[in-house]
Amino acid sequence: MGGNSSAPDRTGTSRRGFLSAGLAAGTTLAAGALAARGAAASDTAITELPDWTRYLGEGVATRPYGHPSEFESGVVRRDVPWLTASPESSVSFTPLHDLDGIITPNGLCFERHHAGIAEIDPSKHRLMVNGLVEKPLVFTMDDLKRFPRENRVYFLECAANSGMEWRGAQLNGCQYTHGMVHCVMYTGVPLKHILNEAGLRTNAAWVMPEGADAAAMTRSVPLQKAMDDCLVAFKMNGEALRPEQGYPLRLVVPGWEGNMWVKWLRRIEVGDEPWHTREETSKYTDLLENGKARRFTWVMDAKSVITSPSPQAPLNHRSGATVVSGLAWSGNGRIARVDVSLDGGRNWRPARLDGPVLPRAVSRFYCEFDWDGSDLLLQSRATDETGYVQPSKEELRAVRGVNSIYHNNGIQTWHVRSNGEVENVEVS
Ligand SMILES: Nc1nc2c(c(=O)[nH]1)N[C@H]1C(S)=C(S)[C@@H](COP(=O)(O)O)O[C@H]1N2
Ligand SMILES: [Mo]
Repeated sequence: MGGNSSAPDRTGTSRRGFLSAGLAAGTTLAAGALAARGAAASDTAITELPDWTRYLGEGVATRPYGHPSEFESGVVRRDVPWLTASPESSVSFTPLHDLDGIITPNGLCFERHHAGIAEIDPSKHRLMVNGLVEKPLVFTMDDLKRFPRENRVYFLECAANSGMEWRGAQLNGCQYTHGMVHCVMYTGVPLKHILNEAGLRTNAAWVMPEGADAAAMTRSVPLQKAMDDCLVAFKMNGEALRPEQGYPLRLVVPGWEGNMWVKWLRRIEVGDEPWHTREETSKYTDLLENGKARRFTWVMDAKSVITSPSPQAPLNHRSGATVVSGLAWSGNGRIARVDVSLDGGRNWRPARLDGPVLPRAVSRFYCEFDWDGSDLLLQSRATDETGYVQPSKEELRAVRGVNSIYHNNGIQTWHVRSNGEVENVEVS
């Protein structure tokens, strides 16, 4: 079938199909379109002029900062109050099931704060570089904007994304199971320019970014990564970072766990060994079955999820042309392919990647098929350019046990019922 314009919308009618019922050959879409044509005489959405056609709308600049249509008011970040003891040290989730393409709108990026949202006056914000450097430096925001800058699209995934699912299917919706990921275009200064300006001592081997929020978050980052592709970012999707995302300055650590992307960045210390901070000892380590814990598991391995249909985005038709859509990403580079299964992993078919496929960014995939209306066990499986294949949950547990919270990149299963409802399940 053709592009998205020929697809049925959520009410089961088809705009392009209405104009030309014969275009969607080879699928059962045409039947729905014919029904739509027959219904035209009695459909008041066609026969009656709505107010928005009869009256002038609001003029320009009545909405100086634009916002989505009121009919999209359900597309919002959500939290799960029982997950955490307080909203200041908690998480809200990206509504992945309502989004398309690869860019997350700024107002919908999931949030993870350890001490609430710091509201920083940028004229009073400073970035200090100290430790094993030739000359410790302090930068104002204006100073930083005199370095050469780069624009890069990257995903940020919290290592705890899908962490509630280690022992079995738990939360009903990809917003909750997978919504601790966002993907935006950052504008920022390569960290290497700033470190070079301060001058690295010969024994420099690690850096420790520190936040200006009440949590003063700190993590140890190997110097090699800091000099390779880290950014000190001040813009996301073209505008200033949102306060929730670290305004006025955050560290971008491409492909690595979100915890290292220190927000409200105020200091970078250079050292010769890691600091073993709270966030890399008591937290963000992975307890194995034998009681040992993995440390410094920085990279987010390849992962994918079907965002629609999913529990919060059920199918509103009962058979025929059906679009499966989802996201795939890898901290090790580009997504090479995504496969989709309709039967719980017995048979796989290649999905179609559409839109930019960028390293360490999310990629959008689609899989169109003719649904016979029977139950489905939908899965997606990502393969990245290193050849790494996303594991099943069983394969993952065989290696990692079930004591972990972090780094759960196992294959997700959605059970689609013949009535279109979708549920989070596991197959074994
Ligand atoms: N200063 C500071 N930086 C921080 C945090 C924080 O609480 N304080 N949370 C970290 C965690 S655990 C994650 S997953 C990401 C979340 O980034 P986001 O809120 O932009 O989604 O920020 C990281 N950086
Ligand atoms: Mo996180």
